[in-house]
Amino acid sequence: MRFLDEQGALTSSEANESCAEYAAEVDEQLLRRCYEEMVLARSFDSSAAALQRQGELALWVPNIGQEGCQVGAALALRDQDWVVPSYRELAIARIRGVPWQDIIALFRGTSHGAWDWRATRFHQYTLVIGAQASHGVGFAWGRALDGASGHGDREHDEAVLTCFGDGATSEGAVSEAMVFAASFSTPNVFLCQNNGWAISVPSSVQASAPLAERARGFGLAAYRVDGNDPIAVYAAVRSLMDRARKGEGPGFVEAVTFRMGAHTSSDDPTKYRDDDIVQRWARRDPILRVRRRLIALGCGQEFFSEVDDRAAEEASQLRSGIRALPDPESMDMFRNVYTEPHPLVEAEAQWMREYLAEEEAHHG
Ligand SMILES: Cc1ncc(C[n+]2csc(CCOP(=O)(O)OP(=O)(O)O)c2C)c(N)n1
Repeated sequence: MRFLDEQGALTSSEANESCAEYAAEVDEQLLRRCYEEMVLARSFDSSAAALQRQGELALWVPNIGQEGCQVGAALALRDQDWVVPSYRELAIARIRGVPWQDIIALFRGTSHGAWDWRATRFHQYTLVIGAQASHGVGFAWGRALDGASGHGDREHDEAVLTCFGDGATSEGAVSEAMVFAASFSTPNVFLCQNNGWAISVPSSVQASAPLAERARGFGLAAYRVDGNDPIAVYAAVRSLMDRARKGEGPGFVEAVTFRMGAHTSSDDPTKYRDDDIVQRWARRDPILRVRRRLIALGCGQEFFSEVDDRAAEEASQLRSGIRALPDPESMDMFRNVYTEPHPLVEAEAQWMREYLAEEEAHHG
């Protein structure tokens, strides 16, 4: 399904009626917001990648190329909705209000990854591939049992968006999560960003048929959309979230996109893929196509310059702010391991206390 083609022209290929209605909600104002969020996320991403190379971050997970999927999906959420992410959802995290300091501290290794998931309704990143699919279903089911959804109230009922990649669909947890969600009609929508690669393994090895078809086999309502068309992602996610929140069953969106960068800063994609394919996908860039659409709608240079200025301002704040982020206390690593005190953790903490005291005595 696609609403915005590569030239930024409107189309409605393979769109169903319900999605077309949701797509029509994306007026010029929302499209401007979409453009701005994509540009800001890309700018943040490239600054963070550079800071990783300068030794300021232990690792970075590039997001470039996937802004269309992520911004389309995040703008489709209602305030009361929840997100259970993988580790590549930078643009969604930003839109849900996760502070940049919290995202950066995670990759700087100075926090245990804690942002306020209750306030942002954006759960912690999960690095164990596919595990968050089960977490998302358990969480949604629990909330539904607590009475937070299923009343048919679009403005208040909650639904949960769980994100993973094409590679994750080969994990048992993802299949199990879909079976459970379909059997118990939990208020879940799964967003699979099919970005072509699971590190060096192409998505053709994960699935010989479209992943959306696999989801249909589990009993989910599923759409396969152009992931570089934020309007298509918005329409698919918003319609399935509304359906799920009413108690009509879970949904699945396969957003077909491309990971333009490396898997992480530890990866070198030139070892396993040709530059031709990267160049082909560059022509389908989500930012470029929304920009073309906005120009066709009469949006002037002033708006684009303002967005660029804001991106430059944020990037400069990131560069100057990063070194001011506090280092953690050594003893922090023993906190938040278990809810209740645990004798093994306590013994290790005691060892550390003695070690630090000895160091202090020797070196002052
Ligand atoms: C259970 C598990 N197995 C393997 C890994 C190593 N690993 C990290 S990322 C990754 C590929 C994931 O690809 P995909 O799900 O397509 O997501 P993407 O990184 O492309 O967004 C693998 C195998 C892991 N983190 N967890």
